[in-house]
Amino acid sequence: MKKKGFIFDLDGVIVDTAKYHFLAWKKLANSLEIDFTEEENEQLKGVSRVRSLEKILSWGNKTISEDRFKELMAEKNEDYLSHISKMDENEILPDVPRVLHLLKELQQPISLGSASKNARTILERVNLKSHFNAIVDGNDVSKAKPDPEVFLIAAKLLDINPEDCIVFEDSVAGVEAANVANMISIGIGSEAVLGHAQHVFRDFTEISNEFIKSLIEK
Ligand code: B16
Ligand code: MG
Repeated sequence: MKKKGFIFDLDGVIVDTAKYHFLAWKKLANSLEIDFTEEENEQLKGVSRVRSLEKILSWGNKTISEDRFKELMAEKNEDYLSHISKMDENEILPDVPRVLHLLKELQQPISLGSASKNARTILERVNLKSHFNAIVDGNDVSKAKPDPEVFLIAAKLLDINPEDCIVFEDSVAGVEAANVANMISIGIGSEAVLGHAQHVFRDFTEISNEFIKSLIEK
């Protein structure tokens, strides 16, 4: 059987941590008297922590010192980690384990490709770390999605050509990054948001074993 590189985004693909990012960003924004809605949270998906805070401050028309910026970043992360520390296997999104097990059975290399600096902690919490042959996260990259750096490093670590890699992504920027990297992009979410992906599925329950096998044979 052929070998393809399967690259998974984390937040929104393997687990739904967007709800915890929302709680932590909302608390922080509100403490600065800035409104923060679910719609705004949507725009932060796949976006780095630094860029997220920059966006929130600009929505609230606030300028702050560099030191205060660093303090707020640390505050937000501490709050986020307090939610993460309570996570367990029950938070893995439906049918993700089925697809990971199938890929293992078919001897396909698997990598994580996430913008999060907390990715390793989260994978440990939900007990999935051992499923990955490589992990590339926010600590390993200098350029954020939509730059393809995170996925190109993953391909290199898996020793698979980018055009033989398949990326599962829930964010607009992430799908764009996969496309720029010349990889097959699979959007997890709504067609309306992720129409630029080569394939879009609402979630993994819609992805059949036959579809995965067809990707390998292509
Ligand atoms: P952290 P992904 C991204 O993860 C999230 O979607 C995004 O909302 C978050 O701001 C970013 O990670 C950074 O996360 O603060 O934990 O470093 O979707 O690329 O797995
Ligand atoms: Mg994501």
